[in-house]
Amino acid sequence: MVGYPNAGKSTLISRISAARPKIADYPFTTLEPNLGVVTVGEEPDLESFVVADMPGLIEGAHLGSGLGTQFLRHIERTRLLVHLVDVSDASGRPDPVADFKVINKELASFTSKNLPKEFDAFADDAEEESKPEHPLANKPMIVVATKIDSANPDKLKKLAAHIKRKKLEFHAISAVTGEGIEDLKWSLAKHLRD
Ligand SMILES: Nc1nc2c(ncn2[C@@H]2O[C@H](COP(=O)(O)OP(=O)(O)OP(=O)(O)O)[C@@H](O)[C@H]2O)c(=O)[nH]1
Ligand SMILES: [Mg+2]
Repeated sequence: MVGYPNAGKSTLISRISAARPKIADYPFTTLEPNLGVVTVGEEPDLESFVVADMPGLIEGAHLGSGLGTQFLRHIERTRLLVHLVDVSDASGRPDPVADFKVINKELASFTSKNLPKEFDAFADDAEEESKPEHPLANKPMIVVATKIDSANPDKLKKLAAHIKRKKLEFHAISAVTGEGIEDLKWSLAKHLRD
């Protein structure tokens, strides 16, 4: 799960898994990725997968702004990006489509080459060899509008239309009312199955 600080990533992981990360009304609450196991369905058809709640990204993150690139490798290892976009006015930013684009640009700019030299020691040789140029730019992504209990309707509409044009899957959720969360869980399971 990626997105701006305060988008609701930690809140979502706490709703769909047993993970209980710190949640707060200020940016950069999450300093390190939190992992949670999500299960859907029942035996014998029970499926489970791991979700990772990432620290928030901001413009310039790939150059070291905000919390920078220290958690890049965790994002690289995932199979699916879930991009959370706040459509309430709590974000303090006027345009959720602009937010979406800023984060995508950061993801596309993230390559291991941006990592400081000392990270080389952690690199696994085999992994290095098979690494594509822009490991994050081509990862499948689904988009989740958050805080729809207090959505700004114009923001929600604008984001939904943009994501539709981009032919990406779109969800809208509220961690307060629970709306959309069960659907999203099943959808994540389906993506990972496929
Ligand atoms: N109204 C409303 N508030 C929400 C919702 N989800 C999260 N919040 C609030 O938004 C704030 C930020 O939530 P977090 O889950 O900590 O956000 P985050 O994306 O993990 O933030 P960072 O760790 O800083 O990247 C908290 O005050 C939450 O209570 C929601 O669905 N509705
Ligand atoms: Mg968080």
